[in-house]
Amino acid sequence: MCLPVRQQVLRALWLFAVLDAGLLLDGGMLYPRESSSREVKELSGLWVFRADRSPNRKQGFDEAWYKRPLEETGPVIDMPVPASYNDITQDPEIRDFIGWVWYERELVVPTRWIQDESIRVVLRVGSAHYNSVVWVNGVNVTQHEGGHLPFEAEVGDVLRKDPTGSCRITIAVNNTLTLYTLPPGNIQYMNDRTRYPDGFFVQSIYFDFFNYAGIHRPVLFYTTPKAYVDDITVVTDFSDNTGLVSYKVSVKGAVTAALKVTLIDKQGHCVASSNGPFGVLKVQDVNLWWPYLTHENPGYLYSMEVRLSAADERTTYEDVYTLPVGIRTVNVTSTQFLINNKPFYFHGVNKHEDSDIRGKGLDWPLIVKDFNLLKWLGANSFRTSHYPYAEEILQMCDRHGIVVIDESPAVGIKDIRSFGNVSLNHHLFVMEELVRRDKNHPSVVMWSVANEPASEMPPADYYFKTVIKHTRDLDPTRPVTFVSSSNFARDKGAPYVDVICINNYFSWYHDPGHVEVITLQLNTEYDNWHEKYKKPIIQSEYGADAVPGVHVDPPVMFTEEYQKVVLQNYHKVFDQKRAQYLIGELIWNFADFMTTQGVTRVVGNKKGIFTRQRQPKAAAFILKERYWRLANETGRLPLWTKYPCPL
Ligand code: GCB
Repeated sequence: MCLPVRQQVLRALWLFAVLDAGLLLDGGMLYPRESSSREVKELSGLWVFRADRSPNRKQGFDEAWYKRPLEETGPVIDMPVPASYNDITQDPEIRDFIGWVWYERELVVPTRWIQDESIRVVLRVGSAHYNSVVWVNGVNVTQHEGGHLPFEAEVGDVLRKDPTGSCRITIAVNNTLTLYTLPPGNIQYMNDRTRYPDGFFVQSIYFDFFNYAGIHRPVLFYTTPKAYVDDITVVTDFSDNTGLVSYKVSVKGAVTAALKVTLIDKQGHCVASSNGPFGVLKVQDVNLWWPYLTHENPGYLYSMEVRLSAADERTTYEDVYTLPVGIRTVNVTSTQFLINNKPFYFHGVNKHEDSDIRGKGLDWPLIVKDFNLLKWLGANSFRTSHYPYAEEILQMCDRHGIVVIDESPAVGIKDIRSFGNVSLNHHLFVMEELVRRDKNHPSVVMWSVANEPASEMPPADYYFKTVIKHTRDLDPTRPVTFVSSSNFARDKGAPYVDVICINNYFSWYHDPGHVEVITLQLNTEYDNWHEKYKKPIIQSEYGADAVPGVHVDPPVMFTEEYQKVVLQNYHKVFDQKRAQYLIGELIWNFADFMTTQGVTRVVGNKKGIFTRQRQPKAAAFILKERYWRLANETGRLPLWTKYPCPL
C-alpha cells in the first residue's frame, strides 16, 4: 500500500500520539554512544566475585558486603565480565549455584566528571541474570528484575561525595526464578531426610536451555550533559522514491531546548534536516533498508544526528546523539510478509546466546563468527529464541540486513499460577522494556511475546489477549506473534496474532524414527491452520538432534544422517506451501547449546546444524544449498552474478 506523502506524515504523527499512551516506563534507554558531548568508559575485564553459599543465601545482605571491599568480608575469586559465572571455575557448586552472587570492581573516574557538575554520569548494565542490586561506594543506586535487558542509574551525586574520584561498584545478582519471573521457574525443597541432606533444593525450569547467570553484557559508565537527549523514536516509510523518517525526541534536564535533527547518508552528505522535538524528514532518492540477499546493497543505514542546545542560569548545554536509521516498511497480508512492499520469505535460524566457557556472556569473536556463518549459510533472518539478545547483535543485524523476530523472555509459562496479575503486569512491563530498547532497529520486523506458553489454560486467554494488545499499542508499526507448539495452545493464541508461528518436531517427539509421516502430518497441520485463521504461517522451529560424528545409514535418530533426512522431508512441504501462505522456515537450532542435565540431552541439546564450537554438521550443507537456492528464487536480483554462492 503506497499512501501519498502527506497522508503518511499524518499517519506518523498519529502513531507517536498512540505510542505514549498508557506507558508503565518513564524515560528512554538509548544505546550508549560516544559523541562530542558524551563519553563512554567500559568496565569489561576482571571483577572480583564471591557466591553467597550461606544456607539462606542472605549472608551478604545481613553483613552488608557492599559497604566494604569484598575481599575484606571473605574469600574472593577473579571473574570476567561479561560472562556467565557457571563454567568459569572447576567448582560444580559454582556451575549449578542458585542464589546471590557478588561482583565488585574498583576504579578511579576522570576528575572532570567529579568537578564539573554539568556532567551527568550514568552507570549502565547491559544485562545481568536475573535480579540485580547495584551499589556505588556502598550507596544503593538501583535494582532491576529481568535477565536480558539493560538498566541504568545516575551516579554523579554519589561519586561527587568522594573528591578523589575513587569508585567501588558492587553488583549482587540472583538467578532464582519464581512462578512470577520471566522466564518462570520454581524452587523445590526436598524434605525427605532419608533421601536428601538438610536444606537440599532444586530449581525446576520449564525451558530447554541452561539457566546461565551472572553479568552477561557490558557494564559501563557514560556521560551526558545535564540537559540531554533522553530518547528518540523513529518510524519510517516511503512513497515512490521519497523516504520518510518521522521522529520524536524526548529531552530531560531542560525546560526548553532547541533541537536540530539532521539525516546523513553513508557518503556523509546531509539529506534532510529539521528543527524541534518531532517532525518528518523527507529523503529524496532514498536508499531503502533491504534484507541480506534481497538487494545488492543490503542493510543501508543513514545516521540521524540529534543536536540539543539548552541553557540555564549558570551555563549552556549542548548534547549530540547519533542514531543509525534504516528506512523500510513492514506489512502482513493473509498470505504474505512484506518488507518495502515486496514479499519476504524468512529462510533462517533460531539461535541462543550460548558458547563454551562464556555461557551467555557477550563475546565479540563469537558474534562475528556467527554472522559469518549466517552469511555462509545464506540465512536472511533469525528469531531471538527465547529472550532478547544483546543490542550489539541487533546492531550487526541492522548493518548486515539480517531480519529479526524479537522474542521476549516469556519462555516456559506452564504453571497456572504464572497467569495471574503479578505475572501479567510483569510481562507488560518487560514488553515495554523490550520495545523501548529495540524499537529503532530496522532489522526487527516482528515482536514475539512468548514461546510455547500453556495457552490452553483458562486464564491464558485474557493474559495473552492483554499482552498482545499492549505490545501492539506500544508499537503499531510491527506485527506481533507468539510461538506455539501444541494445537490446543495455537488455537487459543491464533485469533490475536498477526502471523502464526508453528513449532513441531514430527518424527522426533512424535512418531520417533518415522520420517515417512512428516509430509502428511505437516501438510494437514498447515492447511488446517490457514483455513481456520487466514493468516500467514512461519515454521518457527523444526529439527532433530544429531550427535556430531555419529553416522548410521539407513538413518537412525541422533545421527547426522537422520537430522538430514528430517530436514529434507520438511523441505518438501515447505516448497509446496511457500507458494501459498508459508512465509518462512527457521531451523531449530543454529548451533548445539547447553541445557540442564537430563535423560533426553547428551551434554546439551544437539539439534544444532553447527556444533557448539561452530563447526558444520552434514545438515548445515543441506540447508546452505537450500537457502542459497531460495535466495536466488525469491531475491530481487540476479543473485548468482552478485552473490556467488560458495557451494
Ligand atoms: C521446543 C522449544 C525449544 C527446545 C526444542 C527442543 O519446542 O521451543 O526451546 O529446545 O523444542 O529441542 O526440544
